[in-house]
Amino acid sequence: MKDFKVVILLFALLATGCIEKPELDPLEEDIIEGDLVFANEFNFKTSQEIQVNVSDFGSNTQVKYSISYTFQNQLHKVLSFGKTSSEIRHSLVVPTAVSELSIEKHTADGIELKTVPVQAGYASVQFEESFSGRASGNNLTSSENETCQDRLYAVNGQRGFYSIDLTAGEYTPTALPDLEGGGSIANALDQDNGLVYYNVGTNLYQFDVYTNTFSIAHTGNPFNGNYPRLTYKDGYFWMSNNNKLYKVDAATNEVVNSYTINGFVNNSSGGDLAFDSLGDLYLACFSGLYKFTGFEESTATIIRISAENFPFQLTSMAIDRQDRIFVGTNDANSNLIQISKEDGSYQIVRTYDFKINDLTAWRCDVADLEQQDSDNDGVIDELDDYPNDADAAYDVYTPSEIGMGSLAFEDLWPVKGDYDFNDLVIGYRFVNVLNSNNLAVRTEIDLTIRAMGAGNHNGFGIQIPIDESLISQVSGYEVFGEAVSLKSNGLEEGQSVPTIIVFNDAYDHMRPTSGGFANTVVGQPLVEEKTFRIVINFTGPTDPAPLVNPPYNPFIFNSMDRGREVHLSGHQPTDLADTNLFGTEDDNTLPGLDRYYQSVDNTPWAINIIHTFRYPTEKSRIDKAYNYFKHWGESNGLSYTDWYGDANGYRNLSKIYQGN
Ligand SMILES: [Ca+2]
Ligand SMILES: [Ca+2]
Ligand SMILES: [Ca+2]
Ligand SMILES: [Ca+2]
Repeated sequence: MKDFKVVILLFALLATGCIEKPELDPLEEDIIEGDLVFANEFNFKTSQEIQVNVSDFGSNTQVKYSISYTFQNQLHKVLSFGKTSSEIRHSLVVPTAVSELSIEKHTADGIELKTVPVQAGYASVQFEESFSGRASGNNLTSSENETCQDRLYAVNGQRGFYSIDLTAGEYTPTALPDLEGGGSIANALDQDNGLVYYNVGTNLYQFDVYTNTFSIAHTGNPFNGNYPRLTYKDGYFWMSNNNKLYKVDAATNEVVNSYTINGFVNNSSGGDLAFDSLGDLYLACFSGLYKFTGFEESTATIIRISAENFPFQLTSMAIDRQDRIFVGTNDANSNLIQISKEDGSYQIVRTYDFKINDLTAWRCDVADLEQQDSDNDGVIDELDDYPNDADAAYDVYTPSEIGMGSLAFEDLWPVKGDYDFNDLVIGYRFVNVLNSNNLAVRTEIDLTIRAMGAGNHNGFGIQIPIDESLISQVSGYEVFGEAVSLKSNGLEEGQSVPTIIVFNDAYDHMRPTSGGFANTVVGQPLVEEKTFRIVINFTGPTDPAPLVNPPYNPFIFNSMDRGREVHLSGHQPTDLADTNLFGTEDDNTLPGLDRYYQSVDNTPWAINIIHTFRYPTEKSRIDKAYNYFKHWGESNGLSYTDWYGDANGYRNLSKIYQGN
């Protein structure tokens, strides 16, 4: 209510101080009854739970399925799980706006991808026995080592030379000897002979991966200038720069054919070439990902696969044994990015502390991989997300491997407040780790305090919807003072539902440098975000079904008054909440009707967005910052399901905090 007076005062100042009406809107007023009215049954959910049914009557049991969705032009990987029977059900949570899933069947032979529609909370997919993995005709030889590791070779203009492990999902680099002769922006691999080629000026060098020795393969560049794009296949180098492509005999270094490339959408600079397992040639450059569709006498035609230019400059590309496309970016600290061959959607999988100017992929022989199970948990290394941990095999992410969800709170409950939904903003990613039997062994929760746009001191907790006897230990919380009491297992005392208090005062972790707010007022210095990793260890492998719908029951509470809790609309208070506050001020909680933390107008005090949320600036109402929030709510969530996205006309940028 204090804020309201400030608003009136400012408004009066603006009105008297300006002759004309100001261009910018004045600060919003608090919402009052009747401002925003939503139907009682509307729950403000931005996500949906989907049950996926996988049928696979093939005889191969070394199978991993993984499920992804594409949203806002980004590929989001959600989960993977093993083939424990011919028909498997697994549930996951995705944005309401998502209407199809990509389901991949991974075997040692490769990946089969199917895209299936989501209908009424279900998605079904059937895999046929006939799939035989990667196309034949690839002359892959096994390495001389017994255990082969799929890897990328990276080079840069500073003579850096690296091998990047593709097997464990960590993309760990190993430094190799500095490039002899100088730095290079182009490399290629002749795997049959174990030779990594790279170009320095007019010389083409080779590195023998078995003897770790360098030598010069050819001394005369067959055409003038550098060739930033280089790849090798079946005795030929393919070299390219801008709209020129050359096929060069690797033995004689003579140009066999040259082509003019037609089909660049705009920029044709930078980039790289790579063949996939089917023999199709791809080209990455500053204007996106392309595929060659035809070769004539002296011209080659490409079509762009990515929907648009990427927000980074691609300088390197490699396609691995599983036909995954990896690219590196033109930065001092290059990003390694995986790009979908289907639609160009992408995810950053690793950022290095070195530059990558070119990449090429070493593709192991399938026969070398099929038997390796380093931790003996029954899942071969190739398919094991944790190849050296027998208790863990797969990950289930919410919202996704790369995505962060958002919880945004109003903290004046039971008073409605100013509705800027930034009084506390928490980013989250939940990871349920499964073992080889698809049972949960632990839950890891990455949390970030992104903003604290409030004078109140607030704590944050989460109730976990399983029996406490299944939890052995919780770690990662940072609770100071005596406002809350915790048991030795890390859970809060006096709760019938396991309750984790992550922190009991956001001010302990995120101190505003000026004013009372952190990261909500434009022009004030950014306050570093505080991150937590909560780990919930289970007493033994447990059914993951109750855990499929994070963030479960998150809430804030007043640091000085533990009983004053604020939960998501329709979510129950904990045992420590002060129920005397229900029904006071603007609150219309009616426990008998299972109605909690809703006003008479059914406005909530907290929202969960299964995506990064660009929250409103201080005292800007959410319905003024997001032009379709109201339409979404009034349609009971049927229209503008992606109201929080950045589609044209969705956002009123002057009212949205963009500093972090
Ligand atoms: Ca294993
Ligand atoms: Ca394992
Ligand atoms: Ca507020
Ligand atoms: Ca605020």
